[in-house]
Amino acid sequence: GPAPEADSAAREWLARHDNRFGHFIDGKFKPLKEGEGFDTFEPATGKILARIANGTATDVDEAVAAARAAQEPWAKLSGHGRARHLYALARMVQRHGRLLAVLEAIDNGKPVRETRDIDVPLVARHFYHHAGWAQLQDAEFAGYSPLGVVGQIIPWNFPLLMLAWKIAPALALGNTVVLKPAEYTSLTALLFAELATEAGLPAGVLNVVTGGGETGEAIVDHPGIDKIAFTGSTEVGRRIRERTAGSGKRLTLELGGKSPFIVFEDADLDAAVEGVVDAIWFNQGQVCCAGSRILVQEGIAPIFLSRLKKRMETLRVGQPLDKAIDMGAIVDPVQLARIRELVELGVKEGATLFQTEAGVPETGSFFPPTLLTDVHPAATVAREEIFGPVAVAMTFRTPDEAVMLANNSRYGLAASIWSETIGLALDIAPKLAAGVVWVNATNLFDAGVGFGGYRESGFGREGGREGAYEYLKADAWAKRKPREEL
Ligand code: TXE
Repeated sequence: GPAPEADSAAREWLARHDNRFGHFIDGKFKPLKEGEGFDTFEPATGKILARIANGTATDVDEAVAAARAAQEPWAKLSGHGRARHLYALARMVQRHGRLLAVLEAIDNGKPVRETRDIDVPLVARHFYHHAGWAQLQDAEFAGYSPLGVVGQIIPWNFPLLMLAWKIAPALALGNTVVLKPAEYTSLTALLFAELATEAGLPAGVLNVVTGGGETGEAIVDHPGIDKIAFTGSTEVGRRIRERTAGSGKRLTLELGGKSPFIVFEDADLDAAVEGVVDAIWFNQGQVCCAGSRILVQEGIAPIFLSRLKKRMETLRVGQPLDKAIDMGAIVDPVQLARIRELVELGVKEGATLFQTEAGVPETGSFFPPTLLTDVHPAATVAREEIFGPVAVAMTFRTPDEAVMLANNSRYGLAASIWSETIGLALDIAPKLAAGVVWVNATNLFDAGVGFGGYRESGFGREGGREGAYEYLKADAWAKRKPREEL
């Protein structure tokens, strides 16, 4: 079971703030007045965790002003100066890794084993990597300047990791930030901002404004913001694109997905079964690039699906702080209800349901590992992002049919191919409309590789060189000598 002392540091941090958090602007917390804000809950228990400020246009204005004032000195620090800060942030994440991992598990509901072994190390890696780009800025990005102040809106499925994906490149290349975490999961962003300031990050470089959609809109609409970077639902992404049209703001969108997981008959079936576990039951399936559509070649479908079901029986659902569990809680009852409705609809539309109930806690926001078979490609569950621990399985006969089925989606974020014939895998990979294609692997990320989608999964890349360019503008033309001097 969960060790009672495991979460004490996180609880102490919350208690030190009286479980009340104002926005983090210009290097300090704003006071949260009596009667203001909204409650944030612990998904595994349903208990209130903290009260958090609900950002207004005035709050956003204040944060943008702080970011604006900090931007020029931050840019003038030079790449080398900023690299020192990014290295300090990376070390800070490692030093406080346990506190961050536990708070993330409590606030989001995901297993602490994952936050400790995956989220937190990837966050540190992201800052180390981007410290490198800062250091190389003069050599690698000559003729480019920072954009200025960027507004960043992130989702709740990887609160800290999405913060790192957003702020590391922005800060590395000389921008300052107004960040809005998702309303379900604001706590680690607030802790991060506090720790970053203790680690010497200048006031105003990173400002955190909390709240929901209206706060997000105030950021999107603010004329003092030069770029919006958004990760979240396709629906909100579409609205943000409309709202920013004609504003001159730069925009990158990382949106939904319904990524295919293609298993050919010559695949290593045990490896592919483990792959499905990582693809759709990692983080309770709340992963934008989750391999949620299993496409399996007809001849091996019965044996593959029966092995998969057997493996599902061994997955343990339980308390996030219990290190023996594989799946924790769904982030919020609203999301849980959405998952439930979609699964019920899937069954109504003709799918066969397979669920394991073993170990699912009675209270709290939990959903068991779920597999829908006999799914028609036109069914809602085959097309819509469920964003929960639900895989749908379909079959195909030929490689061409696999490509056709895989691309039969309005999304294009990721894909995974399983085959022991490398020639086949390499033939299929470029035919898939997906920003990332994994071969005999899934859900692998690295700070050095650009991540992003096609189609309704959005545009722009995060990570690596291409991700760095998303936070720069070319100044070669603007700085060109006037005509008469040529
Ligand atoms: O997402 P939202 P929600 C998908 C997933 C999920 C569904 C709904 O299918 O079930 O979206 O989740 C902020 N202007 N994904 O409603 O609303 C919001 O406060 C500006 C997939 O939670 O898109 C939060 O910070 N911002 C996705 C962020 O947008 C607005 C991850 C994302 O929340 C806004 C999350 C507005 N009008 C959900 N409205 C992925 N693919 O990674 C909300 N926000």
